Formats: sequence, C-alpha cells, structure tokens
Amino acid sequence: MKNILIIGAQGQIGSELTCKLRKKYGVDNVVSGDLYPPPRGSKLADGPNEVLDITVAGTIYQVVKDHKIDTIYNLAALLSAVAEQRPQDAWNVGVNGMYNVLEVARETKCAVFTPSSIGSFGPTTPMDNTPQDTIQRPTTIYGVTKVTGELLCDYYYKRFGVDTRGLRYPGIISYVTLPGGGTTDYAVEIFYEAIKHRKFVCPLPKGAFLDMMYMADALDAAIDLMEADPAKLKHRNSFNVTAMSFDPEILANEIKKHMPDFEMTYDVDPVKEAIAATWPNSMDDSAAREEWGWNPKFELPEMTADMLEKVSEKLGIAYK
Ligand code: NAD
Ligand code: AKB
Repeated sequence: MKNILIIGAQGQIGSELTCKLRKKYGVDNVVSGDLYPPPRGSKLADGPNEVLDITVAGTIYQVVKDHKIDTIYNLAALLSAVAEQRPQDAWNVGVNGMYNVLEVARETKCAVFTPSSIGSFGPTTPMDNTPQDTIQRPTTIYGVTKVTGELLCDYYYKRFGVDTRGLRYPGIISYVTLPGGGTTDYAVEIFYEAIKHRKFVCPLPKGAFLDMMYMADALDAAIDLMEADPAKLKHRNSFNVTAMSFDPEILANEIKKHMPDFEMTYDVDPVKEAIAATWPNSMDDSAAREEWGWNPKFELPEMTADMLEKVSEKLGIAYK
C-alpha cells in the first residue's frame, strides 16, 4: 500500500493529481500539502492535508514521519513568468525545496516524483523534434531551477539509491484549477475568454509553437512513470513527454470549428514572447514511449472539444 504526500497540492496539476491518487490508493493514503489549508468545501479538504513549506526541511520530515509516507510528489514551483518577477523565490522553492525533499527522501527511503519542463531547454537546444538527451542551457531562472532539479534527482538516485523519477512536461491544459503564472497559460485562458466573450487577446505571437498536453494525459504520465518497472528506466528524471504542438493561430482555428464567430487578436507580452522563443517547438518523446509505454490519448481536436464542453459547464454559459 502506498502512502503518498503531494507538495504543491493546490496548484493546477496537484489539485487534480491528489483526487486521482486518492481514487486509486484510498483517500486516507494521500496527504495534500501546500502553503495554505485547502479551501473549506473543496475536494482537497475531503482527505488528509497539511500546511507545509517546502523550503523548511523540518516540516516535510515531520509530515512524512506522521503519515508514514513512502512516496512524495513534489509539485511546488514558481512557473516561468512569475519566476522572472521573483527569481530568488523561484530558486528557493525550486532548488532549495527540491534539495529538502531529496534529503528527507534519503533519510526516510521515500520515492520522489518531480516534474521538469520544456522550460529546461534554451536557445541553443535544437527546436524541432528536440532530442531526449541534448543541450540544456536555459536562459530563464525557471529553466535553471529545472535543470538543477533534474541533475540533483539523478545524483540522489546514483549516489544514495533514492527512487527519483520525473518528466519534462509541456504546457498543461485543464479546466479545474487555473494555471499559476506560466508562459503556456494562454492555451487555458483562451477557452475561458472564448466562452465568456467569444474573443481572446493573445499574449504570445503567431508562430510561437510549443508542446502541450491535456491534464488527463499529464496525470496518467505521472502515475504510469511512478509505477513503471525500474529496470526499464534509463532516463529516470527527465523524460520528454508531449501530446501535441501548436501555435496560437492553430488553436484559435480549432476553436473556430466549434464557434465560428470566435475572434483572436494579439497584444504580445514581451517577457512571455522571449521565454517561448527559447523553448522547443516540439519534443521527441520516444524514450518515454519505449521505456515505460507513454501513449497520450488527447490530441488537439479531442482536447479542444472537451475543454469547450467542460469550461462551458463550469461557467454555466452555453457556447453553441
Ligand atoms: P502551480 O503554480 O499551479 O502550483 C504550484 C503549487 O505549489 C501552488 O499550489 C503553490 O501554493 C505551491 N507552493 C509554492 N511555493 C511553495 C512552498 N514554498 N511550499 C509548498 N508549496 C508551495 O504549478 P503547477 O502548474 O501545478 O505545476 C506543478 C509542477 O509541474 C511544477 O514543478 C511545474 O514546474 C511543473 N510543470 C507544470 C506545467 C504546467 O503547464 N502546469 C508544465 C511543466 C512543468
Ligand atoms: C510554464 O509555462 O511556465 C509552464 C511550463 C511549460 O513549465 N506551463
């Protein structure tokens, strides 16, 4: 039986991963942890939860001991755009927090899942079909924390035998919790604006191709990797995973298939534009497919149809 702690459980991914893991392993076996208690009445409040700060090692250790935790999902981070505004905090959470989790895992023999990102690549990385093993010289603080995290996790596996695993997620698209300040957030915001106002002002320029993935696939990827046969994993902490690649124009045209009067204009945010320009257009995820059977279910048409339906239901606004 697994006893799981999710750090950063109230975020875009954590809020859904916690519920999925509770369904799989039992509500009492999955503890949600974040800086604040979950809002009363929220799904996260239905199970065990702890207020904890990843930058304070002692609090993680205490929660792990109290709940006999054997697996930690470390989702705490400042996403790329926010991290550029608060680089010191981004380092503290992303790197010092990661180090704290690994030290606690070493002492208590926990397994650790940590997402890396397309943000771990940089302007000198090959942009198309970005290889699994390639140049990683990111120019954002977010990317610097992600590469450092990948390396630290590799080190703790090799040096201390900690069962560390991780994925390089692309932009994640979902309808439950809004994204927390990244460069790919536009691919979520566009659905809310389309349904509320039938138009969207896009902060990324035409031609800004980025990898993306629907939340259902992102959750499966994390769980499948953590359940994979360790003997088959050659790239433990840094699997490229992707499900689709598009630029804003392609996404807008897909939405127009369901909502012909939808209109998109551009007001480009120079910070996000500069970040996106250094990230891959599309990644090669063949290592994940070969080593643990990665196989996403949602491509652009399925994701778009489902997002329109779910966001419209959530907002109580019909879109057809
Ligand atoms: P998010 O910003 O939505 O959530 C992060 C959570 O971490 C928040 O609930 C926040 O309160 C919590 N947190 C921040 N500082 C903390 C601290 N000191 N101690 C404890 N908790 C703290 O992020 P997300 O989108 O859910 O991303 C989760 C992970 O996946 C991150 O590592 C992120 O870099 C990675 N990732 C996300 C995406 C994406 O598109 N969402 C893509 C690639 C990688
Ligand atoms: C961001 O845009 O910062 C994240 C990511 C791709 O890591 N969504």
